[in-house]
Amino acid sequence: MAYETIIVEVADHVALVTLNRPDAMNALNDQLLGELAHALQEAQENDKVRCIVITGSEKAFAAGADIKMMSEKTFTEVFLGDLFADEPSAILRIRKPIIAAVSGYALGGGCELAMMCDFIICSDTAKFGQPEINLGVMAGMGGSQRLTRFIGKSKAMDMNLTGRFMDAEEAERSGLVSRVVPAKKLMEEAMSAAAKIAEKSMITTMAVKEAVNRSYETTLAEGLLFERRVFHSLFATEDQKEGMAAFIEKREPQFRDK
Ligand code: CO8
Repeated sequence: MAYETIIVEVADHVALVTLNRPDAMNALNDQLLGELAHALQEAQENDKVRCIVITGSEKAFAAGADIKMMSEKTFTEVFLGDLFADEPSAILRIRKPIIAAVSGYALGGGCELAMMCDFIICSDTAKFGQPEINLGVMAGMGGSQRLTRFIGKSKAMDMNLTGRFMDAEEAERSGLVSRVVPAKKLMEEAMSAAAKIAEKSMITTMAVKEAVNRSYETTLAEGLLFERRVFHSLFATEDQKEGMAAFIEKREPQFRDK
């Protein structure tokens, strides 16, 4: 499929997806969201891809859902059409690890998209926010739910009620992002994290992703049981034997996803 609103590059086992609507600060319209879902599914099915990075431009990861696309919609249209119901499931279905590399604005749906990735690395210029309240609406794809779990109630309320932006330093302090780097180093850092992940056994990376995400969906006792059972099941893999043997023999492991 030829894409018009994203750019997809696959190299060294990493699929890099760049959101590309420069005239609209990468605002998320139907076409972009459709192309993104398609590209992620392709990456999931491509045996060469072992990790995915989603990024935007230096100015904007994404400034939210496309306001021009939504402004004239009626309640009946968005309710009966269940606006923004399918896009999250398309992203959340991806089992390979996804890193969000955020520079500039990650607002509204842009912040929510970044939060749907497995972790966020951002540049020191990043600004996160849920400013939907300024438009007479509210977050619709995780800004009142995921953000609250990630940074706590007080800060999530503050962001959603005032619509203020959070800078990179506060985002790291609050646990929204895992690393902050100078803007010029963002892609190097994100691609090197992806390359590190790509070296591991994909059975293990997928298991880790599932287990960590499970912690948001279940009780601690159930989550710990799920974790332990998955841990046990990894002893059925050749990669577990290889990983432990390599440690004992003081060499690098050669994982084969078996
Ligand atoms: N939608 C459509 N167009 C946008 C958007 C957007 N979200 N953001 C920016 N643009 C466009 C502007 O209209 C402008 O276009 P034009 O040149 O044709 O007028 C161009 O991008 C450049 O923007 P600005 O001139 O405003 O640039 P500034 O540097 O002055 O400001 C900001 C940058 C601060 C990012 C500013 O553009 C802004 O505040 N944007 C809107 C942010 C926002 O309110 N986001 C929330 C949107 S609602 C939402 O996300 C709901 C989520 C629900 C689920 C989402 C599922 C995907």
